[in-house]
Amino acid sequence: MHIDMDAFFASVEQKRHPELIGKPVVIGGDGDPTKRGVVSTASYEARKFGIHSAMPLRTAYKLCPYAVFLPVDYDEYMRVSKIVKNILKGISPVMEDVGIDEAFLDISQIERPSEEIANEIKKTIKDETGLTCSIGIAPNKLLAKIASDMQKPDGLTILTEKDVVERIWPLPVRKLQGVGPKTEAHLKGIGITTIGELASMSVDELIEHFGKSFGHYLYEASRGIDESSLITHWEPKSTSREVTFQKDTDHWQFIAKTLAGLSREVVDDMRQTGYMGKTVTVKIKFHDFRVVTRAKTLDNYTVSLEEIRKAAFECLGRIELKKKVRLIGIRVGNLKK
Ligand code: TTP
Ligand code: MG
Repeated sequence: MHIDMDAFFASVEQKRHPELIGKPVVIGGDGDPTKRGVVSTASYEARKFGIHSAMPLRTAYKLCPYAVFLPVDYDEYMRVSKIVKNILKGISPVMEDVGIDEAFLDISQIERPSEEIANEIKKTIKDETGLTCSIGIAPNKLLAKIASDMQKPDGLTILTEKDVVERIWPLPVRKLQGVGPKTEAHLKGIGITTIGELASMSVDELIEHFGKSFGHYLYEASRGIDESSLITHWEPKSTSREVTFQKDTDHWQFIAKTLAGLSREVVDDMRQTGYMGKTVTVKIKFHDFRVVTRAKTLDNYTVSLEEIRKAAFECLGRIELKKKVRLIGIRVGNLKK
């Protein structure tokens, strides 16, 4: 089963501000659509105007100036997310936490009709949070995720292997997990736009275009085959923070101060989750969107703010700041519990 909350951030806001129900609501940045920032999500009412995730807030404002623009309140969304995840874990302990508003749940060991389990989950989530979700049920993760997206919002879609030809093959290739804009463009270049067309390619052709591992994956995925199991626990490989400046800047002190602040935030993250790291990377995006990164690997694992900040500044010192800076970020990788 794959469970995905409907218009998550926007729905949480509409729940706690009932006067926003039925209105176009856009969540993103600090909620000021005249400033820089992107849309995190939009309510279904706002989506009718063409507003969608990752779109610049200013564009969203042009499309619908009357929409209500709100800042991202991550703490509140995390709080609601935890309630949802706890409900799911109460149904089956085998849960893969995928993101703030989605999860996979293995219900193969529960001796009840899956539709009944899904309806119980929907009702409990509604009772405890006031929100709706969409659920997909299928023999594997790949199909369950596609299914949950088929009848949003408040949907329940059950797919079996027999449905692949009729219901999966007509869909665009982008609906397959792992197919992003680059693969989509590549496929379009060779005349492939639907999953069915993808399934008409031989495994050798796919490997020729996409390499052995991804080629193989696409061959199986286009046929609805997926043997992957749920990842119920995973270790982070790195932790990072970045920020886009309100205005491009070449003010060195301001850039340095921002980096020091970001260093403190990643170190706080690492302390909270109990990790030490060894490799510090600093990323700068210039006003022309050119990105430069510099990394330093330390001799020892550390979670010392002083050491991490020092490494970050060493990296910064190795970047030539001749142009104005749009964004700065820090990542600590090579993590160990
Ligand atoms: P999604 O599940 O992709 O979107 P959604 O829940 O808003 O809408 P849908 O009904 O189509 O599922 O993402 C969950 C949340 O993650 C979303 O509410 C906001 C956040 N998010 C971003 O911050 N940036 C993004 O680009 C996307 C896609 C999501
Ligand atoms: Mg969602």
